[in-house]
Amino acid sequence: MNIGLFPMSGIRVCDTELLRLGLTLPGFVERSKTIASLPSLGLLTLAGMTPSRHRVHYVEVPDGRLLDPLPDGLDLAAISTYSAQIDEAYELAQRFKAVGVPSVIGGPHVTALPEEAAEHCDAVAVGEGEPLWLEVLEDAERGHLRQYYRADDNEFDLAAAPVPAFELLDISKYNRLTVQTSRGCPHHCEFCASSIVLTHKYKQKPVAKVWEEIDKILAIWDRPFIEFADDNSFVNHSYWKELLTGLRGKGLKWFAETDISVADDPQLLDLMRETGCAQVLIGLESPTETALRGLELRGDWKFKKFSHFKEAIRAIQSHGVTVNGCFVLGLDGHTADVFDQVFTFVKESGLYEVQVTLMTPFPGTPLYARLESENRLLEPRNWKKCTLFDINFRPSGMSVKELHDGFKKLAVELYGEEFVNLRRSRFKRAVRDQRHSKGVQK
Ligand code: B12
Repeated sequence: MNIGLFPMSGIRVCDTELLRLGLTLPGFVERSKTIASLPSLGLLTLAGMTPSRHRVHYVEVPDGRLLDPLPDGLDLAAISTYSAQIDEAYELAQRFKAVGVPSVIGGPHVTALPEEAAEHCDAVAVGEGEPLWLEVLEDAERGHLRQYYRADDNEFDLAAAPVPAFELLDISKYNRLTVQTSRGCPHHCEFCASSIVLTHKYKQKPVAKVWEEIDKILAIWDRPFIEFADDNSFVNHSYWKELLTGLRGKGLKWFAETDISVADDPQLLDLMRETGCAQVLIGLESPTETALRGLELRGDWKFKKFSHFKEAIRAIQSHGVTVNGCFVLGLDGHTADVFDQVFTFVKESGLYEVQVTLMTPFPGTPLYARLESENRLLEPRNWKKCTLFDINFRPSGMSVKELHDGFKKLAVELYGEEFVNLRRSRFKRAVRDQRHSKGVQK
């Protein structure tokens, strides 16, 4: 078969005021440029396990309507998307249907809402793609696609993970490639819509498999920058020590998402720096303790760690690894004071980088179910607003307007040139001082 792989790859914000602002703020622009050019690891992974008798074409779709004319000669269109672009993905599937090409769609959004997706696509992949992809291909080849393919009872063992088909990419179009070492997260935050939606447990890919993926990237790319697309990378420190020891001397630069516990392990931090870790992104979520209580469905881990946040940021950054601290605005427990509280936290903590987003009820999350039952969703099922930058719920501690205006004002303060430069120079100074105090010659 001729198989087209179509990842919906845009960056979306509905709020035009914020969009305009984003175009003029240096910090905002830089981050969106960086993340806007990531390929779809989901589809590349499926391509990596596709039997060689099929031909596979990988075509990014920044906007479904731009794919005009549709590529012809296809026997199957496989579409992958998140919530914000789901309508465009459905429209693309309908256009393929009109020209007689069957479509199969997957990803966390359709995993949460398979019946919605089945109204637009011939087949819906529910959950992780690896356990069901070969069956999809066999059925498509016979011309008998089922409406649903479910991975439910078939928890995928990452020891069997295929190596993603990075060779399908025109590498000059990307500034990072993603590699996954794990799926799931032990913390279960109420709002989380990452791979925790696809898998019930925290599971890791064997170290040797990750090395294999990285070697494949090194074979096609001489300036490799890797983003570890885990929900929470450093849950298992000894795993990472083994992984990173094998990456010494490879000339990588890399980035990962983690919880703050990585700060407790100086040996791991040294290894991270040595192997090219440029930044860790950490979900701090709130500059105040109260909003952290009950944020996780069990454990209250972040609430208990709150008093160590600033000390932990300093510990990580003193190893030369920058921290991008993420805050979710509009959590229950946040009032209109939260914007100043974030600014003060950032100033006092010495954070190098900061990411602010709005609380977002993604489909399939416990947060969505709760807000729906409390009648607090403003436009239920308006998935276009699932951007992390658009408000689609009634906050508990302020009005929608206060959240909107406060967020905008905070973005101006945080991403204005002056504060960005201050954060950078403070980080450089702190690393220099640390080196001097250790007696290391530069
Ligand atoms: C890389 C990334 C991106 C890349 C995506 C590149 C691409 N085209 O796929 C870019 C930068 C483009 C991006 C954009 C956006 N992102 Co983003 N992104 C991520 C990130 C960091 C990693 C995702 C990843 O690679 N996962 C690993 C792969 C293997 O998993 P997967 O894609 O789910 O695929 C598996 C299954 O879902 C399934 N599958 C998927 N597709 C298909 C298709 C078929 C046919 C089949 C059979 C199976 C299948 O099989 C795969 C293997 O098991 C996550 C955060 C995280 N740590 O996970 C956020 C995340 C996915 N992004 C998120 C968001 C909100 C956005 C944006 C809205 C941001 C914005 N304001 O524009 C846009 C969404 C655009 C859209 N299409 O709707 C949310 C999505 C939540 C949701 N339900 O929508 C996440 C979870 C982050 C968060 N804070 O919650 N993102």
